[in-house]
Order: sequence, then C-alpha cells, then structure tokens
Amino acid sequence: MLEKLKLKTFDAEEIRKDFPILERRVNGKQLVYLDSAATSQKPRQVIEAEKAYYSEYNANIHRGVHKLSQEATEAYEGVREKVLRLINAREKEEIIYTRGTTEAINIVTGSVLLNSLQKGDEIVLTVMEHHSNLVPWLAMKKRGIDVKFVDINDDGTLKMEQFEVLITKKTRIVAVSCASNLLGTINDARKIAKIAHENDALALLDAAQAVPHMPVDVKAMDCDFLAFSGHKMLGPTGTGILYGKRYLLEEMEPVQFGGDMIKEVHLTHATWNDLPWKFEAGTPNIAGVIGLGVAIDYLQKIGLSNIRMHEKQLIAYALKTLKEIKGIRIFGPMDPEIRGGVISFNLADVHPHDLATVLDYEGIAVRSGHHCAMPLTERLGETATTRASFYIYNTEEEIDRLVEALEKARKVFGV
Ligand code: 7TS
Repeated sequence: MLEKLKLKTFDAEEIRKDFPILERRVNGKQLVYLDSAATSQKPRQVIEAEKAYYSEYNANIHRGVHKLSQEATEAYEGVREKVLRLINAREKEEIIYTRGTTEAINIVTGSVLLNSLQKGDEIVLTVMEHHSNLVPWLAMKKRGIDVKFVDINDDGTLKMEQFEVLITKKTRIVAVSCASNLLGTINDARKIAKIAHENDALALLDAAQAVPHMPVDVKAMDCDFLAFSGHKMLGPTGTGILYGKRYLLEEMEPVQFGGDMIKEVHLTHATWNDLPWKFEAGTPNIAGVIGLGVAIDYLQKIGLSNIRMHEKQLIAYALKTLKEIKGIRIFGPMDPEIRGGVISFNLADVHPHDLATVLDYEGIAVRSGHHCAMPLTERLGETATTRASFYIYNTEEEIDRLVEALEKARKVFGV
C-alpha cells in the first residue's frame, strides 16, 4: 500500500470547495481535471472579481475623471504591485501586462532591440521549448540569424554542458523554459542566465509552467526577461506578464501602436508613453487583470512553496503508481525534485487521442498530442503523447482514478 499524502499546511479538499467547476460530472462520472498545464481552473474568488468589475465599476482605464474610471484604473494598476511582489521585481515599470506568454515573448522578439540583431548573430534555445518560445525565434532565421539548440539527455534533463559550448560571444540571447510543459523537467534557469551573461548575451525565461507552481525570483535568477500566463495560475484567459529589466524595456521600441501607449500625437509624429504603458496599446483586458490580481492573492495565501510541495508529492505518487502499468512509457525525469506536476506517457501502441477519449469516458480530462512542442515530441521518437498535469486542487485519489482508467484502457485496447 502506498502511503497517502499527509500535508500539514496544505488541504486540497478544502481548496477544491473554491472551484465550482470541480463539482461537474462528465459522462456520468465526477470530473477529474488533469489538464492544468493547458489552463488552470478558476476559484470563485476570481470569477466573482470579474463579475464585480462588470456589474459595479465597469469603465475604461486611464482616461476618465469620473468615479467608475478611477476605480477601474486603481484596481487594474494595483495588480502590478502584486505581480512585482510575486516575482520579486524591482519596480512596477518592469511589469508589462500581456495576453499571455506568447504575446510576452513576441514583444521581445518583435521589438527594435532584436530588430537590431544582425546576420551572423546567434540565438540559443533548447529542444524542449514550447512553440511560443521557438517559432518567434525561428522567424528571425530569414534575417540570417542562426538559432542553436541545446539537446536533452535520455532522462529528459537538459545537456547543461552544451550551454557552455553553444553560448559564445556571437550569442545575443538565450531563451529557455524554466519548466517543460511536456517532460515536467525543472531547468536550472539561474545557471543558464549566468552562462548567458558571462558571454554578454541576454537571458529570457519562459516561466509559463513555473510561476503558477513554485517560487520564482527574477532578482535571484538574474534573468533579463521573464514571460508567463495568468490563465495557468487561476487567473482569467487573455492575461499574462512580460517582466523585463528596466534599462532594456527603455531601449526597446513598442511593437503595437495606438491609444494609451503614446504621450503626444501630432500629424507628423508621435512620442511614446512611459513604461510600462509604452507596451500596452489599446483597451486591455481590464476585468482579466483584476481577476489575475485576485488569483495572485489566492496563490500567495496558500504559499508558492506549499504549492510546490503538494505538486512534488503528487508527481512522486503518480510516477510510482503509473510506472506499474504494463506497457507504459513515461517521459521525463523520474526524480520529483527536478520535476513539476506534469507527466506525459504512452501506453503500448495505443494512439494518445484514443487513450484520451477512453479517459474522457471515465470523466478524466487529459491532453493528448504534441502539446505545442513538436520538436521535443519528435526528439522523443514519438508522434504524440498523453499528458496528465496537476495543480493545487488535485489529489492522490484522482491519480488512483487515472490509474484505474488506464488499466481499463489496456483491456479495451487489448494491450
Ligand atoms: N510556454 C510554455 C512552457 C507553455 O506551457 C505554454 C502553454 C506557453 C508558453 C504558451 O502560453 P500561452 O498562455 O501564451 O498560450 N502551454 C500549453 C500546454 O501545455 N497546453 O496548452 C497550452
């Protein structure tokens, strides 16, 4: 018998009560939501914050002297301080609201800072990047910029020694995920940033799978840019953050133009607003950002270290129980110390979409496919995988349900 989770400071059952969607039944079964790496569920506090904005003080921000606009502006701008504290940034000017990680990375790749890259300059990525930290860089190849990739070991960890070789004086930027959305591997981002800086390159960290799950400290990691999504950390969809060191953001040109990002406009020219608004053209997702602020409060009340501890225990339990299933191939490190709450696997030769369909019959939501990491899936020698991913509201009992359903699937597919 495997020992059940015994957490003193963490009560997933209590947390679950805040998530109305978890009461849903799917195909007659109690929903088991194991797809938080794609997007997390939202607690009623976040849902209510959005509702309160629309029903009590809906107005555009930064442009009205009227009461509602002032209240909306205050609530929206107040969230910057919460984000700052969450990631230990220095000043609010470093916190840019975006639609998500994808937009955050595209602001960096699309800005003049990187438009100044020249033929022969190099970018260093890894083979485990999500498409949103890969495709924007590949688009630079047509300007003669070379993109190089650090490979993985058989256990799904990065070949760290390759950073020392691939990062050279030609390297302008190193862009790496803090944690893989497919393998779960937690990378040594601090060390990677250090190697980048030793070679006068910048370090961008894709923290989409890190900020929601563990303490992240931009000062300690000394990264130049950090990107993450609000919707993966209990916040609304269409929210995200680009953190950047102030001197870099000051140097960068905006990538979107229009209202709110300007200081003065004349028919002959325009001047840009101060940071952070220079990068926030047009009416933003006001309700979403306000909801994100409540999500951050919720996470910080639990404590990011406690969340990491809970997920570490869940992944340890999942690795232990799933590996007993006949015919299963689990990808990524087997050591929970260096793995987030993500487990991708394949069962014999069953196609992941078929497997996910059988799991759905059992009320279990997982993701199947390439998880927006096609090069990594290919590198693993697969065309697709099935992925279960955990968050604060998941329990060992749900992992038991997954294991039971996988055993059932083995019978269905005769493997
Ligand atoms: N980077 C990583 C590591 C991610 O996991 C994701 C989304 C992104 C970037 C992009 O975030 P977005 O909010 O801009 O879309 N990952 C996933 C996933 O694993 N399944 O669906 C989305």
